[in-house]
Amino acid sequence: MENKSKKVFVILGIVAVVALIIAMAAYQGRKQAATPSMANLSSANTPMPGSPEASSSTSSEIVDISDAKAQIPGASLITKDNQVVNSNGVVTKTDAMPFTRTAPEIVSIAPDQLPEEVIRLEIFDNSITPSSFKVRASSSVSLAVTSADNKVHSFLFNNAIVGAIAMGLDGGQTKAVTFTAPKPGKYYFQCGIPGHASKGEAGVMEVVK
Ligand SMILES: [Cu+2]
Repeated sequence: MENKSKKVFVILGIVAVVALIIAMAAYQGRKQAATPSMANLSSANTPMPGSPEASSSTSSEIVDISDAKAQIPGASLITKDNQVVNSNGVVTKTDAMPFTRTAPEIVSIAPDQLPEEVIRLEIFDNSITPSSFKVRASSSVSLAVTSADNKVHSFLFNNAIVGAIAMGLDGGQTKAVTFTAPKPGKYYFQCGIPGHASKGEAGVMEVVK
């Protein structure tokens, strides 16, 4: 009996991971499909009401970024009002689809370029170290994740509220992101490579008031 239910959990886990990979591929595909349509920009200047262009431009807030600064070189900027914005002035949303224009920028970076205030996580063969960290709700958080064992890993949260914070890591690679911490709660993260989370590549971000 026990073995059977273990098997069911393993199968459910694999199905979840495969679904996630398909979803990520779909987002990537959509992004690539959107890029060549730069040629359509002239006709998109006057979007039809209700068209995707019209709804996306009204749903993303754009602010002045002249006083905004990057905590991580190349990543999203932080304004004086403590908003995390992209270089196009769009206010980022952690619940955006990964790699879309409202998603916080994720950059590949050399660890020695990271400033002190960045929270650093390292993924090893069977752990993510540290396995937990604490941040304040609505604060601007900079997070860097390193593949510390020279193997391919990924990093993602099991919660759509922070679904935009998702990255794939080559062996030895470090990626970093600046984002606005969500409402208080526990947000579990893990490596999305099949079999890795169950070996211990998982942890939790605790958001406090
Ligand atoms: Cu992994």
